[in-house]
Amino acid sequence: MLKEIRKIIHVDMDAFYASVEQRENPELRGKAIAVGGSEKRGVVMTASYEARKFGVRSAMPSKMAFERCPNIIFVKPHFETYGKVSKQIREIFKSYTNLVEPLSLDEAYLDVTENKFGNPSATLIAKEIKQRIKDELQLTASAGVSISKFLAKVASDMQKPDGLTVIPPDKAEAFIETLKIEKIPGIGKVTAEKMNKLGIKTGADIKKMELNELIKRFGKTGSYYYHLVRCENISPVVPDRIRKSLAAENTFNDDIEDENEMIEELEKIMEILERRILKTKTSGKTITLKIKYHDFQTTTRSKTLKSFTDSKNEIFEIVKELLSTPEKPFKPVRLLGVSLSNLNHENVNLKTDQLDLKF
Ligand code: TTP
Ligand code: MG
Repeated sequence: MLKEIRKIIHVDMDAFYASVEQRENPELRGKAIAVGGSEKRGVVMTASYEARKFGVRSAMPSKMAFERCPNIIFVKPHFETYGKVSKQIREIFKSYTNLVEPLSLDEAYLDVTENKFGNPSATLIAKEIKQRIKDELQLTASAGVSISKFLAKVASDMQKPDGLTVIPPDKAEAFIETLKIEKIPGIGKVTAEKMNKLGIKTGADIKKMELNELIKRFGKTGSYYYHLVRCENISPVVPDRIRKSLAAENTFNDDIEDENEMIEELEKIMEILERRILKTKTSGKTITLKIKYHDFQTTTRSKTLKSFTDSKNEIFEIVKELLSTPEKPFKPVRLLGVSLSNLNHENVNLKTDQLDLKF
């Protein structure tokens, strides 16, 4: 049973990178565009809704996107602009409540149970937020309104683009019963297949199963599913997570094979990381290098020092060492990232610009 009903909104920008590009360049408006990649190589980061009609999707090889939609225009990403817009939408969210939990640049949860306007209707707030994003930023977002983060997120996806979907408290359980398990955040392809084999297709099918049975089949997450379908897993919207690491990373327009080029890119990434280290007055002991290959295989390599460091040079030396140990990258690389963890929290003003660090 629910102890207390919260009013949660999930907002997610529509075709985020692509919409920003169309806003910035009127010639791209109304056209099928993809951000990232080219006719020959690379991967699509996202596609405009015009391109999605042809079956173009995020993470698709751009060659395939070009085959499906020969008129598609490939646009290079402008991450700084996306970061700027992201900050602007967060400012809009924060004008309603401090309980804003960003999930990525373009989406966030808001708990508006109590809000700065004393507005009792989460639905009206969601409408207003969408309108402000349109008026102030010339972009569209989709919103979901419900009693939990999970339901609000599922709802925001239901009528994209420019959608507003409300799942009111008295409809929540019935809604989950009809929900296809593939739509449940956290259930990926593998789990979905496993569930389908067991005849579990919807929320109602999960509900029929005993807790023990679910735990036996799916481990700890079995218990999560059990409570989820009963609306019992209401996790709070957490605005100020205690940061465990500082990170910076970059996805390249074209995959990189040359080691020197990788080092050059890592140096740029180090500059961003350094800015973040200085801004938060943080130091840390563990340095991690993340490598994502063109086929999305991802590895991380770490080294932990005996004492805290905030020195860019020291970190960069270790990063270069990690790049070649235990082996040099052996296939084209699409993303490199560096993070500093095991932080010295005593020095950190945890309230300072937390959200910024997620970028
Ligand atoms: P999403 O919100 O997943 O996608 P979207 O905003 O482009 O489209 P919509 O929400 O309307 O379905 O991701 C937000 C941005 O993150 C997206 O614009 C580009 C980036 N992104 C990638 O770079 N690679 C990916 O694989 C995905 C899914 C997103
Ligand atoms: Mg989006």
